Amino acid sequence: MYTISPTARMRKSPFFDATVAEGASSFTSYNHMLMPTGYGHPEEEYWRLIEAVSMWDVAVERQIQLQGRDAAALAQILCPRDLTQCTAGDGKYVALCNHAGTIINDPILLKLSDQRYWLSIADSDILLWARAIAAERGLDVEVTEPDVSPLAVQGPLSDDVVAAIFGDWVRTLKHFRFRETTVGDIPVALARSGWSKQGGFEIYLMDGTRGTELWNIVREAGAPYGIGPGNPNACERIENGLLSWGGDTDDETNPFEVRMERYVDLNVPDDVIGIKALRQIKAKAPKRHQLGVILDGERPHVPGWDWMGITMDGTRIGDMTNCVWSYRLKANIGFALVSVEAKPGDTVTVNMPDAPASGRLTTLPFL
Ligand code: THG
Repeated sequence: MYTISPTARMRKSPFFDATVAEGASSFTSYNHMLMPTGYGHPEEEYWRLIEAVSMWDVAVERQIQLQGRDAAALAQILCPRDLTQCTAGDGKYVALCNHAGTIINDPILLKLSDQRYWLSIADSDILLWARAIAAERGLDVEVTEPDVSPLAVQGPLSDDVVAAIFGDWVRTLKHFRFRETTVGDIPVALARSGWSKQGGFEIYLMDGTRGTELWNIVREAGAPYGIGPGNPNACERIENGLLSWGGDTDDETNPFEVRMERYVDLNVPDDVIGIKALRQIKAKAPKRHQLGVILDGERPHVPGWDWMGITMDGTRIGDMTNCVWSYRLKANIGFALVSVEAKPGDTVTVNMPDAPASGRLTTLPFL
């Protein structure tokens, strides 16, 4: 159908060759890289994640490293979440905001030491942002992109697979905690994290020349458990209410609108970017909130590119920001970013690419 034109502008993942060898049949663009989005058997790939274990290339979640005397100060300035209790080996889900309180990225922050942090970023150019802020604030910190690429192992059997590689200590690793270690002599950091609610780990490869080697080690260790290739799974993440920044957010979305309130601490210092705007937004009545929509009808819709307008009694109330056929709910489902007047249980009409569809609003997560 299409081919991808090679260019040095679009960096290859260290796992690219391995994923092509596995039969990757579709890719998306993310952080100026390519990410595999499927291997030709979407339903099989979904059930493997739900029932066994899946592995996928998330090198596109690029790392931004903050290193130096003021690394902790810069991390806090960028994140409107209180980081004072964050210790080395902790990961934290954070909402980076701009000065207006709009979310500009939703990374996982990893603290390696008092003077070294990584931001494991979603799809926007935080390297530029963090460097500019550090310079403008006169901070003693180097902002770089290290050679670090996450590989996800997700699913109910992922503990067994990862324990077979690293040892049984991984079974007691707490959610979002990580440890620097090795696989043979391949340097990695192992974290209990990942963009699914099936449980699992992310292996942060710290030598980009060894992607195929690491992929094959995980593939072999996982073989007895039925491992196979997958991708950040749209169906599973929508069923479980995980946010996709840039997909489910627009240029005005603040954390309160998309269920990220628990990652915002309004009492962080005034020099934290966006905190003053966030306090004001919180003090006023919110305008939008994020709910689920379950569409009527028993056939999968063809996924579209754009948000789909939602109306209630003829009045536009917001948008459906994604839509997927849920294999477990046997319905088309998605997120709704809608006026706070709209409530769970309300009947709505969604302007789908093919034809208007009726549906019902519901709370998130679906499952
Ligand atoms: N892996 C890595 N980095 C990433 C992502 C990833 N950076 C960008 C993006 N994905 C981050 N997005 C999320 C969103 C949700 C979660 C993790 C990453 C998540 N949320 C849990 C929840 O919502 O239930 C729990 C969060 C909590 O309570 O602290 O896990 O995929 N490396």
